[in-house]
Amino acid sequence: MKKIFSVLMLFSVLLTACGAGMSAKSAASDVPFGFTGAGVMAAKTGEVSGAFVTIKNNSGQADRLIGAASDLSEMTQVHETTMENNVMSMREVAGIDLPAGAILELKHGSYHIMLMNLKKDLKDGEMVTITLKFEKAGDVPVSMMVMPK
Ligand SMILES: [Cu+2]
Repeated sequence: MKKIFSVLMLFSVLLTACGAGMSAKSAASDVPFGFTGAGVMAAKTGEVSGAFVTIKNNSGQADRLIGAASDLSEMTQVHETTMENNVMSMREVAGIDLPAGAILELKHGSYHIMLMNLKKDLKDGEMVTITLKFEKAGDVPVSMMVMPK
């Protein structure tokens, strides 16, 4: 009886060590980016919507956000909002540098993801996926909740 008990103890120690090793690995290399505050504005079919998220580069190397894609709209672009002579306008950007450890905030009045000509209604509370395209990490899908306008 005593022997069985010690074998079980060893087994559970091994399992714990294994689990800790796996989670440490996924934090370091399998999840190169942290995404927080992800959200898309509610809008109707044919309209325009904006998506916002804060991206932290945890990959340990410099990367670059070079675009976005989604099935939700005819066109999906990374935009920058600018003010010139008191006129607010936006334009597509070729890329945004993300040095190792950097935090990039896509937000109102700044960089954002633009969904043009929506193929479906985006309803408040619904979960959708938008793919962010990185120069080194490639395509990274991000879950976002649709938020009221
Ligand atoms: Cu825009």
